[in-house]
Amino acid sequence: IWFTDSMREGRPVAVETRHLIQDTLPTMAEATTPTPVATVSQYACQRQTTTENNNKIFTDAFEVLAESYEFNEMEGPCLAFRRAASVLKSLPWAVQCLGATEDLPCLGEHSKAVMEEILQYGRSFEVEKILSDERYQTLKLFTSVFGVGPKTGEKWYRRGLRSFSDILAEPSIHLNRMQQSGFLHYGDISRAVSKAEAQALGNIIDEAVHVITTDAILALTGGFRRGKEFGHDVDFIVTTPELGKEGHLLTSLIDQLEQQGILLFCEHQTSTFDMSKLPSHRFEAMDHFAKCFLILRLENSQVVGGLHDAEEGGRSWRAVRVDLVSPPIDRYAFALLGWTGSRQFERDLRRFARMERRMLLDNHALFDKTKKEFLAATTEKDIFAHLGLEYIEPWQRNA
Ligand code: DCT
Ligand code: MG
Repeated sequence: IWFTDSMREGRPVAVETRHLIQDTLPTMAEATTPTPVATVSQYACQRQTTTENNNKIFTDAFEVLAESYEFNEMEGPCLAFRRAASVLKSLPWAVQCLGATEDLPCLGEHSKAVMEEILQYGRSFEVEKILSDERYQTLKLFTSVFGVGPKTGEKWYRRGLRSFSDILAEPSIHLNRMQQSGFLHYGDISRAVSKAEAQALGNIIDEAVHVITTDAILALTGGFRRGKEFGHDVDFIVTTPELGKEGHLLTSLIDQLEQQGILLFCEHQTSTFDMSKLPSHRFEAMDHFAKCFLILRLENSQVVGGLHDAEEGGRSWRAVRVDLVSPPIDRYAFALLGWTGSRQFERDLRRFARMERRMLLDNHALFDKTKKEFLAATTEKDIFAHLGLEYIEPWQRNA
C-alpha cells in the first residue's frame, strides 16, 4: 500500500481560510462589535500548514536563530524560534506589517524585533552575524555529514578543526562506520532527493519486500508523505498484517537489497519495543521499533524523468539516504503518525495531549492518565479522535 494518500491522489486542495473569515455573516446587532476573528492556536496540531510558506523571509531567519541556539545548547530560545516559525508557516497570507501579528501566538519580543528588522531593511543583522560566524558555519558544515550530530561537531570544533580536510587528515580521529559512509557519499547525500527519486525507491523497496512476503505493507512517511517536493532522505514503514511476522522483515529486506547490489550502507537497530514498559513518561527522541538507516544506490534509469540534478557528463546513479521502520501491526497508526512529522507537528501533538488532555502520546501508543488505560487505534483518524482534535491531513502537517 505504498504511496497511499498524497502521492497518488494529487495534493492539497486549497488552504482552509476559516480563521480569517467568519462562519456566518454578522447580524445587525453583532455588526457594531469588532469582527470576531477566530484565533490561531498555539498548537501546530490545531493548525493546517501546507508546503506553501507565505512568510519564508521570516521563517528562514527564525530557523537560523533556532539552530544557532541549538548549537549553544539553549533549548528555551531554540524552541521559541521554532514555534514562532511554525505559526508563520501556517498563515495563508504574508505578514506585511508588525501590527498584523498582534493576535498571533508564540511570537515574543525577540521574534518581533527580528521581523521588524526584516520588514524595514529586508534583512536581519542578527541573522547575518550568525551566518558569518565561524563557529556557526563550522558546526553547520560538520553536522551536515551523515552520522555527525551537534555533540561530535562541537568536539571537533573545540579541537580546532574547521574543514573536512582537517578532520580527514587528523590521525587521532576515528570515524565510525556511519560517518565514514557519510564522507564517502557526501556529495550525493547532501543533495536533495526529488519526489520522482522517492517514488523510484518506493518501487524498489515495494518489489523487494513482496519477494519476502506477499502480504507486506509498505507506506511512505516523512516529508514526502506531507507532499514535499524535495527531502533529505526517504522514510518508509514496512510491516505485515500478521502480528509478530514483522520480526524478520527488515533483516530479510536488507539481505534482499544486498543481493541486488544496491546496499551502500546499513545500520540495523533491532526492536527494543516492549508494551509492558509503556507508558513512557520521559521524552525519548527515538522510538523502540526495529529500524534501519540505509544508503542505497539508485540508477538513473529507475527514475521517471531521470535523476534530479544530475551533474554534467551524466552520472548513471546516485546514493540516497533511506530510513525504514518496522512496527508491529497493532502499533502501525502510532508509528505512521509519528514518522509523518513534521517534527514541530509531532512535538505539539505530544504537548497538546499532555497539557490539554492528560494523555501521553508517542510513536508506540496513546495513554489516558485519567482513565489509566491505553487507547487503541488502527488509523491516524482514531488517534486524532481520541485526542478530540479535528483531523489534519498529512499535507497539512508541514508545521
Ligand atoms: N521525527 C520526529 N522526531 C525526531 C526525528 C524524526 O518526530 N527527532 C519524525 C518526524 C519526521 C520523520 O520522523 C522523519 O524524519 P526526517 O526524515 O528527519 O524529517 P522529514 O520531515 O522527512 O524531512 P526531510 O525532508 O528533511 O527528510
Ligand atoms: Mg525524511
